[in-house]
Amino acid sequence: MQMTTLTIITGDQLSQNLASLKAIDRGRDHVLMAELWDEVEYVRHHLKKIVLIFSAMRHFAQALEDDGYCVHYHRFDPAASMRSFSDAVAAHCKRHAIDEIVVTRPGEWRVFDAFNRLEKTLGVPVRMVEDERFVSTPGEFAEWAGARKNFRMEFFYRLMRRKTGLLMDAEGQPEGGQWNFDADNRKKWKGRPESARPMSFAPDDITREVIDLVSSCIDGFGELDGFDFGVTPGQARRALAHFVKTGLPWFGDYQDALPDDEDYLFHSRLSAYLNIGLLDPLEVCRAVQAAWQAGEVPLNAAEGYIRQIIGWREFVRGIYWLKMPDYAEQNFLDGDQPLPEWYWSGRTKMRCLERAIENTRRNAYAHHIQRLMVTGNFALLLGVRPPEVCEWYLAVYADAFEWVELPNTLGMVMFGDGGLLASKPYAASGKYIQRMGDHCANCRYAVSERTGDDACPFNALYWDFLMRNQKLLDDNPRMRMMYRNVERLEPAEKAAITKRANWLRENVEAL
Ligand code: FAD
Ligand code: DLZ
Repeated sequence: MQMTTLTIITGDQLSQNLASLKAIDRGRDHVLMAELWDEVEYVRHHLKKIVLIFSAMRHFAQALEDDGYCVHYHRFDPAASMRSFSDAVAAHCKRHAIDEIVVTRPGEWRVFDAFNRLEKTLGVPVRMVEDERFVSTPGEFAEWAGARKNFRMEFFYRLMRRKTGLLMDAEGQPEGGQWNFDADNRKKWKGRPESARPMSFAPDDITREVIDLVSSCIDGFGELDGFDFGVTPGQARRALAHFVKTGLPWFGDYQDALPDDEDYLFHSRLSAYLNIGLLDPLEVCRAVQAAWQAGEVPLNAAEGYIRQIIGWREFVRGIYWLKMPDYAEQNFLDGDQPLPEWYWSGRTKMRCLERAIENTRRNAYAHHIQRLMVTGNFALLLGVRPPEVCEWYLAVYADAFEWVELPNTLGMVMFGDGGLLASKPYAASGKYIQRMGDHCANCRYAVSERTGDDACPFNALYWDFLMRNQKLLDDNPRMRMMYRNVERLEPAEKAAITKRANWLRENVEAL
């Protein structure tokens, strides 16, 4: 007798080439998709993220049905008792004779764990297949990681360049004679060339219905007005083509810039499309490579962009699956402060933070340097408890899924893993923020001052961070210069820094 399988597709698996869809008998097997309270509530997601996922799920389900799949789709019902993936699968198996449950490896450990426990509770075999929408696999990463104590993205990235052949010449060498052009990618943007904007999409009927639903019954974070994400693969591809033409040529040069009044500058806003499956990472990289081959963009832009995708994106995923679930508990620097309430409200007088959080609240987006060197840097310097920082990043961005959020937050920002992911903490004073943009010129605090009442809070907190963590960090060769500068401080200056930093911590809500 032939078996009937049930394939579950989660809200970040919206790809027609998904591994679990490949062996399906469209006339017999079932596909299950569900909008669920547990997924809506496990953090206080941005409202735009919820709309993006529900609308993209509904479009995807429609496309599958049009292709002849037998899709069972549960729309969000605030009164439903079915809350979780496990509830949805159990209810389905009660109503239908299912011989096997199939799922592609989920993007978050808690869901992965729940599916792994399902077989025992339901008595139906569960088969988990690998997510093939990445360049690498957790197994390949584990092999590369081997017995290394610290992992460096750069070396894994080179492996991925060789594996994909991206930007490699006929002799197997990197195009341009270099693997990495990061040194060319640190320009301050002074208003020219004109900034680009990601492609904007007017909501269609399905999206409008979802917006009404979400605004009527979900208490999420941020603003829902102005929702303009694409919700289908076709729209995501148009957004990619638009970025390649308008943003990519300058992506490299201004990748680290922090202009005061720009939400995106030359960043692509493609991460959410990539992470929910509307875009394929290799398709994106090939489009970028083709633009370079056609002479439309410089090599530092193409290489810089491709490195983010086959380098950082793959690398953080490898770390996540290698180290979870213990990774989430790490707190190397013993952060013990609460996350300031204004991370949620945006009400702070520090201009750089206010701009980054405002971007986040309006757009469910902030570019990498805002995430790393503004909101992240401040949380690091303040010494916030890592789980609170991680929860915030997982909630507020449309692209946030734990496999990519956690290593970036806990590892890259909070140095919670003690240097497994990053070779040193990304700690910086106000001077860095001043150098990369013009927030400081618009700020109520003085970036030139270290300890006075009006001094930029980043300054005292930065020196205090170095002094507080000296025992843990001063044998790190990449911190040597910073600690040489600490040694040059007079005892009175050190005392004044500690006093100011303690005051800042006690009064952080008023900053
Ligand atoms: P672009 O600047 O245009 O970059 C191109 C693409 O490269 C991105 O779309 C993304 O897919 C990839 N990329 C770039 N940097 C990284 C990185 N460090 N790790 C993984 N992929 C990267 N990215 C997420 O996709 N989801 C997250 O939840 C997330 N959380 C983050 C939390 C913190 C604290 C930090 C510092 C970074 C985080 N990032 C996350 C990485 C990065 O900031 C975003 O991918 C990027 O800002 C998305 O905007 P974009 O598409 O315009 O990126
Ligand atoms: C983020 C999210 C939200 C808000 N809602 C749903 C949902 O109702 N149904 C669903 O399948 N997925 C949703 N998602 C995405 C999931 O949280 C994401 O797929 C898992 O975290 C990956 O393990």
